[in-house]
Amino acid sequence: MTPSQPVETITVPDLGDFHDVDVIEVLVKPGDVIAAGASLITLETDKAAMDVPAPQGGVVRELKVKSGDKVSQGSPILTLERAEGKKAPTVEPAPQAAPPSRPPPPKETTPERPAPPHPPAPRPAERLQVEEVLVPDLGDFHDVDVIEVLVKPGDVIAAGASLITLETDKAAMDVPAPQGGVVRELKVKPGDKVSQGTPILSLETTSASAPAPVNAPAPEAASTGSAPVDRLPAQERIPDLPGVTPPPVQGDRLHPYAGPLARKLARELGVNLDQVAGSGARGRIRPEDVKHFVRDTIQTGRSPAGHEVPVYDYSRFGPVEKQPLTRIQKISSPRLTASWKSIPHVTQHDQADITEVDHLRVRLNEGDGRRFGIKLTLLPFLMKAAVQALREHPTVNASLNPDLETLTLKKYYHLGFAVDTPQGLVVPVVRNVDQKDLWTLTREIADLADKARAGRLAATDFQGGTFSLSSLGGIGGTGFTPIINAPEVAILGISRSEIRPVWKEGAFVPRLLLPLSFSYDHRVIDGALAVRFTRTLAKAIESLAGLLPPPA
Ligand code: CAO
Repeated sequence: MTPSQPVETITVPDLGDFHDVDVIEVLVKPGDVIAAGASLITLETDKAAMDVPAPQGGVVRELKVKSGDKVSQGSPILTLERAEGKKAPTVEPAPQAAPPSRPPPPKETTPERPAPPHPPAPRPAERLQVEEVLVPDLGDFHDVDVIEVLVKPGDVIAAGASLITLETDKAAMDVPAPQGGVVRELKVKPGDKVSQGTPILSLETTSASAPAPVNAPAPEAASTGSAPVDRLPAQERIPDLPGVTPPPVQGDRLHPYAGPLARKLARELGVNLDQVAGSGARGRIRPEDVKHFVRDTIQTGRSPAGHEVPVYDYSRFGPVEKQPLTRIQKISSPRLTASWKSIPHVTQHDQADITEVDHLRVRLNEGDGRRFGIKLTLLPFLMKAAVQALREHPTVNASLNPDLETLTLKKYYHLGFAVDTPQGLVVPVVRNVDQKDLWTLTREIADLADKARAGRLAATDFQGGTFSLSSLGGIGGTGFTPIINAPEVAILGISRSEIRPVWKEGAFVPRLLLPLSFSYDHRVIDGALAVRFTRTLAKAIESLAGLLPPPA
């Protein structure tokens, strides 16, 4: 991206009759690369919250609002540098935001965004009645997938409560209740396809809970209990489609994947959404998840997400800077926490004499290595030795089953190895290490490490590992405590080899010693087995030099 890319000012869209609406959250910051449709800010009236989406993708240059500001239609939100000088794709017409009758947004200016409709006006009192709630006007969308049903019979719901979540191939939206009442019968289930007019549920309503849009006395809406989304009063609409954010795995999003209702609830309850696990489709955080989080926190007295340390406002003590975790760090964080918390780790330290193996490695590199342009490091030797030790101690090449009473022993040797990348730690897997020679292993390790550093590993590159190695030897250190890559039951940490004096046959001799740090699941492996394993491993490494054919 160059400075010549067009920079546009994104403004607050048509808010119906609302003015001076509170900005309660700013969801992006300068430098963020955002997709069309990403939530920029959250606005809140006294009854509802709504996210304002990006009309197009690009790089956020400058924020023009902050939390606490009041905005109206046309207020500048931020400046956005568009990608590659081309008009970035705009958000698919938001069903509730751009009714078919609405003209398309102007091409070269800030496109008009979802136009929350006019505010409500009281409707004459009605008697207790059961009404069918129908899918509202979805603009040009038909046969849209129902991905979640958010209520069940017997639920007492308020006007505006999300009933179902619909998803097109581009976005998701919650369909809100046009009025409050008691859910009587569901007419849809996840997986169904719906269009405008499809019955969602029957709702028992009372006169007090039946407001209708003042500008939308649409006969069909009044008679069916449904209202076109574009005509719903702003406080009844959950403008979720534009606010929808892709799941974290699809982009380097810094913000939790949650709709306005969940955000509002979290804010009211003081919950950090980063810590809430989403149970909705693709990890979307639902209001229920926020409630469960609070309940679990109260019941257990601690946060289920593992952030159990005191939280301070560090800026009270000096200058600070907030930095987001990388995507890989965020993804691996719960797995590392789960492994550390649920597996009783013990680390056995040992060392292997690699003097001969290293001589062999150097000789091989000077011979075939130079000829073929391949350089052997220690790691492939360690993998071969690990297979020997795993064969001799099959319990280490296993997983503990969820019944916690049986093990699955694996008769294959797929070894993961930790790769340090700018984005964080990843552990690709080399398959069938027992069937490959040192050169093949070297090539595969190098290929996988290159792919890892370029962020191009496929999901299958991580799968099926039976045991892992984490080598920090290229950097330094004398020992560490690797965390087990569950559901494996052990991991080998390798630190930097050093020449040390070793007492041999009545004299000190210089030997190259390699520190090994073997972390194991103490539920599966006891201390005696652990040290037997590291001894076998050390002997296997030491004997490799003799077992391998002499260099050509
Ligand atoms: N002792 C001494 N030197 C070592 C060594 C050891 N144990 N292991 C590697 N070296 C040397 C290599 O021989 C090489 O030296 P030369 O360039 O002089 O030949 C140099 O260190 C660099 O090796 P390398 O680290 O690039 O290669 P590798 O095959 O040993 O490791 C890989 C590859 C991908 C595992 C490594 O690059 C890596 O990313 N390591 C980090 C893993 C990590 O972060 N683990 C921590 C997990 S817990 O947070």
